[in-house]
Amino acid sequence: MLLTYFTRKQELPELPLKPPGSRGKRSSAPYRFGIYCAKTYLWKTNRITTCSQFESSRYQEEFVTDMAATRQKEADGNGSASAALTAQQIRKFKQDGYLIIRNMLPHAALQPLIGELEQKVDNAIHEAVRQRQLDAADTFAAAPFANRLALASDACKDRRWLWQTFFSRGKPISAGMFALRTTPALLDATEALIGPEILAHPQFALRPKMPDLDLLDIPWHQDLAYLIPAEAGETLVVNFWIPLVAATAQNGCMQVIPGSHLKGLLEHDILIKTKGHRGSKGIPDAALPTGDFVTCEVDAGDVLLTMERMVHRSIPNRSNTVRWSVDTRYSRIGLPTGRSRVPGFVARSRKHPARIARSHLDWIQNLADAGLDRWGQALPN
Ligand SMILES: O=C(O)CCC(=O)C(=O)O
Repeated sequence: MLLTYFTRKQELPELPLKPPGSRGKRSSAPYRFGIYCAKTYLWKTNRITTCSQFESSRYQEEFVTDMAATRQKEADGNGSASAALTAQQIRKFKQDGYLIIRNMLPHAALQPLIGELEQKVDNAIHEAVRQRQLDAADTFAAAPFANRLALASDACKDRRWLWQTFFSRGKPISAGMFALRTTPALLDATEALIGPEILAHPQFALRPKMPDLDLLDIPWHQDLAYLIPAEAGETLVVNFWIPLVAATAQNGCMQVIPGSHLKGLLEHDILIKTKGHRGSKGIPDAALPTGDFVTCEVDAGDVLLTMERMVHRSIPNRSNTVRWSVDTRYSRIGLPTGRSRVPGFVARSRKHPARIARSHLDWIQNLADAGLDRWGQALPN
């Protein structure tokens, strides 16, 4: 087990060519252990076949250089510190600006959040009955997650009431949301793109996309237009769009324009405003990059990965189910997020492990320290 641990290249310890102050003295146990790790690594990577070959300084030097190069690559964000994404996937992501990864998330990654949402839907429906929006016979208690909110909404006097009252604020901070946003599979893939110092970016959303509720259709846009581009224009922000139920062309999945992330920040002068909604910014047709779009149908467990300049939209939900999804973004710690007033949380850090958020409570505390409540609104003085 130890052998496996230490033969993973990025986890090998720093190895000085000679232990400090070792001349003429017996070398220390950690140093001897470091040598052992180095030998094992070089043997595993077929650079030595016998221990005596290691004694030549060339191999020792090569090992140290290799380690330094790996660390530099990680620091530059070019290195794949994990095998979460293949080199081909990384190339495709950089070239097209998006990537669909099938079966990336285990059920266990989604279930805590889905469980919370099922409970919230149940509570909301009982409140609708209490407030005489809904007949007590129409609670659809046995309906599946994707259907229940839609069925109950249709049975309400005002079909928008449930959504408007309980689900229109799109940034719930909860244990389930924290668990999903810190799922190792997501962080490993992020690490492969931006290195191991990972901030869970302040821009994230839970989206219960209701049938035929047009204000939930998001026009063609680039995420950067929703940030402060002058601040965050140089920051690579990776967005995982995560369906909690199957997302299809019928229930309003995402569409992307491959390669559009290379066009720079486009004008966003459409503002689709509906009563009670702040409005969605969009790119006018005339300014859209040419090229075909791709309709990204994805199942629960799959993810759609995009970057901050990727032109994408979500199409209308013409089904009779709710298209539940989460979009969660990550950027490198220390780089501007474009939402400087709202903090995120440290999701992974090798340099500062003590700063990693341990639960959603740490995330809420970060907001409180910035004078914000858990919805990102200013706290009263
Ligand atoms: O989920 C949607 O409907 C829109 C999501 C979106 O535009 C995004 O993640 O940037």
